[in-house]
Amino acid sequence: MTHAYFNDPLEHRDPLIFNALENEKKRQQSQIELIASENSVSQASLEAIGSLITNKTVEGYPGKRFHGGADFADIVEQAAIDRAKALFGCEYANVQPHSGTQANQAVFFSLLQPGDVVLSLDLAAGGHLSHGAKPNQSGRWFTIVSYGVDRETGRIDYDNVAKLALEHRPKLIISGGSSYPREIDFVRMREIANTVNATYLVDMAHFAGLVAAGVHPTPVPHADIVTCTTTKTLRGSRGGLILTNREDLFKKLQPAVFPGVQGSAHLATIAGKAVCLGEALTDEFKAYGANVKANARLLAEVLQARGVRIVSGGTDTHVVLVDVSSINLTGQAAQDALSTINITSNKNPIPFDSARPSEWKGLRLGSSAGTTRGFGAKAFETIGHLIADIFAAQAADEATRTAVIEKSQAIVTRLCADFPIYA
Ligand code: DSN
Repeated sequence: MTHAYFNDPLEHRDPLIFNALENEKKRQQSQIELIASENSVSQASLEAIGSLITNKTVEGYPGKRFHGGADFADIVEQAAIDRAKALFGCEYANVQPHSGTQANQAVFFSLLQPGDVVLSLDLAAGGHLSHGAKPNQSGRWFTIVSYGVDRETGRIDYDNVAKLALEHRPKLIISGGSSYPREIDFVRMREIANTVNATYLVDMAHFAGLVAAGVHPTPVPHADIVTCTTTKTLRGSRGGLILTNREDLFKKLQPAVFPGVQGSAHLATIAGKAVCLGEALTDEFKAYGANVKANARLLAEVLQARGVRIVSGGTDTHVVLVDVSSINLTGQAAQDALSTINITSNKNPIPFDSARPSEWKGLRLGSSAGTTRGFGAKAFETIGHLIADIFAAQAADEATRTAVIEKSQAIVTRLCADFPIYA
């Protein structure tokens, strides 16, 4: 082992990776991030995520490890557990899932046998891959029945959920997903689960930060198990959590995470989770959550006023799901159009959409990252108009489109300079 091994900066040791990371930093600084699953972690989180606790191997849980030297690992993981419990008001928390998908995988592993029936939200209606999509392990190994949304309102059709539950007798019913922009009626879903004696899982990956901030109803008192990620609205490190108030389920979930579906814990990520959960316990975070919601609502209103259809007519969260077929674009064309003016977004299916990504009619926008940056109502109003302008420019002649792009790029550059990140 050479001394240089411990001292050589990345720039010298691996210029390819150094340059890619520097360019990624510049990209984040100079583009407006509207991908609803993204956010910017704090400098404190970043230090924890990049810390040398990454060197430590641990299996098991605090106080009951298979490897020695875990004293400080235990402090870190126990802090993450305690903060998760305090933040979400629950009795038990597992902070080891490497992702939201692995949190869900552990829930499936703890409760189900291959072939068991699961009732979950259809992907196009806003569900998530790990809730039973065909290419995912959940869809391959379990019998998935999907519920959807009402064609007119874009809201979950609870009567249909109840009907499907009685017809298929699922063992597990799941709420939540990636692009459902409305509050979910957890009370009604709990009642439906009770009628067929199903376990009720809420995956609050997207709106966990809004729950933490107290600006969104909490699923914790209604669900048997709640999973989430610590990225997205919680704006922390990239990983998952499992929460429950049921001791009997927790006893099954602990061995389901380790050694069921995971090996050693990722302690640097868990340290990052502890930091973001601590930050989310502050009043500052409550204000942040309220702003995220207000900004998303404003963005939806501006787009609607400019003739762009918003799925479900608005939002209760950070997600604005845009039906870009209303302005004769595909999701891909809309995403590409926004990228020409340095706004980042993602194409997305909308309810009843085609199964082919190239034909999707949706564009998903989110207010979490912009709000972290400091964008308020004025900035989001400007962003709404920038989006509507570039959409309209797609039908214009090339000279007009070029003029819109140049003007919009200048506004984006100014907004990013006025609200700098990682300066
Ligand atoms: N499900 C993906 C998303 O919402 O973008 C990643 O978490």
